[in-house]
Amino acid sequence: MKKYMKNTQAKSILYTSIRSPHCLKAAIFLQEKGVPFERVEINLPAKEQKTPEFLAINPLGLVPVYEDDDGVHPDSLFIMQYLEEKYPEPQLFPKDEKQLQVALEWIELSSRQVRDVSHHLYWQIIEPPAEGADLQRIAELKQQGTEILQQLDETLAKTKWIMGDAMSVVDIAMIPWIYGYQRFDFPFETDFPDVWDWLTRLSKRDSFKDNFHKEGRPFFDESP
Ligand SMILES: N[C@@H](CCC(=O)N[C@@H](CS)C(=O)NCC(=O)O)C(=O)O
Repeated sequence: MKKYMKNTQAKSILYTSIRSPHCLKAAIFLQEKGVPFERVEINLPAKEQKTPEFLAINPLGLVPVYEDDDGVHPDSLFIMQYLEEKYPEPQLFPKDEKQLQVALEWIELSSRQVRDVSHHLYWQIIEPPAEGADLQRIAELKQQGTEILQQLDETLAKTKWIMGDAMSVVDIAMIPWIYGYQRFDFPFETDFPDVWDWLTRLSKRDSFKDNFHKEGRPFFDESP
């Protein structure tokens, strides 16, 4: 066992929110690295992230933030890159430059298109506007989501994990959003069977189960 795993006296705090997929990524990554950490829940609906106390930690007023004896580290991607350098094992970022570029592009996709579909469908279907849901907008978003799932399914038909034989940061970056797509009735089992297999495998890992909170995300009760 690595020395850092035994050093439970070291500061290791994740400022997190049960509602935040970005926070879930950072928490899964920490756990997959075997780094013990303490969770400090920031209540986003209560705007705790905008209090002077939290703004002193992250002036942008966003979670996640990771704090250890070496300082304060905001932003999920930067947190994961920082942890990869500090705790190289197990390797979760590709070492090869070209592969790293591909991984960063997947992560970019997850934080933008994949996230946007989830975000906008949430505010149309789960908490629709007072004037009623925009059915045309929902159809467009579902089409975009379908294209993302097709791309992912083609990739996962060839390899067990998105980047190849081993689980990587890309799987961790993608799972919070794709898991959330279950709320919007995409036909995973019939149309995207390799995504379904990947999603089921990932969501059964302790790193997911220990950090995912159903109560923070409505409509998740039927999920695996
Ligand atoms: N690029 C940042 C984005 C973080 C982010 O958008 N966090 C959201 C929660 S998922 C947040 O803190 N929202 C609070 C707010 O906007 O006031 C990351 O990857 O960590």
